[in-house]
Amino acid sequence: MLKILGRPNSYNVQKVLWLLDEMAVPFTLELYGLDHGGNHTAAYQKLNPNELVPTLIDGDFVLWESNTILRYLATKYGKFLPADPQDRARGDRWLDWALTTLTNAVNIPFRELIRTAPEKRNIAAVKDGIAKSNKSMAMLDQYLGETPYVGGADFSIGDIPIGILAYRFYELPIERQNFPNVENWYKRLCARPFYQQRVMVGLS
Ligand SMILES: N[C@@H](CCC(=O)N[C@@H](CS)C(=O)NCC(=O)O)C(=O)O
Repeated sequence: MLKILGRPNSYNVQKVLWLLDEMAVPFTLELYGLDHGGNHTAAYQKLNPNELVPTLIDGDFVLWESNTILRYLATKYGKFLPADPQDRARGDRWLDWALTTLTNAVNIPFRELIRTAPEKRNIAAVKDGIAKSNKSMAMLDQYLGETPYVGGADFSIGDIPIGILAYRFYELPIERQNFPNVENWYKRLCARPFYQQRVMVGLS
């Protein structure tokens, strides 16, 4: 059976748990990271030299980098990958964009407001992160005016990282502009039982 090493409140781990649930693929989760520890040991480092979560173990095959894990699982099980090459590339683009752009924007206010004690918060960084989050969401909003999901008509792995960051964006106590297309797409995600179970679990 597939094994995931990680913790359920990690954005990068949630991506993988949510996809596995959507695909109805059985797996076991072994707790690693932050309070659970275990990821800075020599044994873990052998599996994942970054000492980060998640790590996937599929028999003898070990894989790290959460977006790569999403692509591997979607390819292996033949699900949640758009059939049309252009749709697939469009969806793929938002996986990369999440890494290069939206994660850095949303996770700054998340880190400061949720994981940092009030007296230690970097308020300038929070403001900058909020401005960058709104700017990024405006970009996504424009695109989602043209398509129901980022990879075309159907939900696909491209929606997963940005879907989790959207939950953080809408749950954080921050100023948000109106993004009607993002909101409609977000509502559709919120109706998915496994999004509710893996992502809509509060911020911690
Ligand atoms: N690019 C990596 C980033 C992984 C990462 O930053 N994971 C965080 C959790 S979201 C982590 O391991 N933090 C340290 C910890 O949990 O101990 C990926 O996408 O898998």
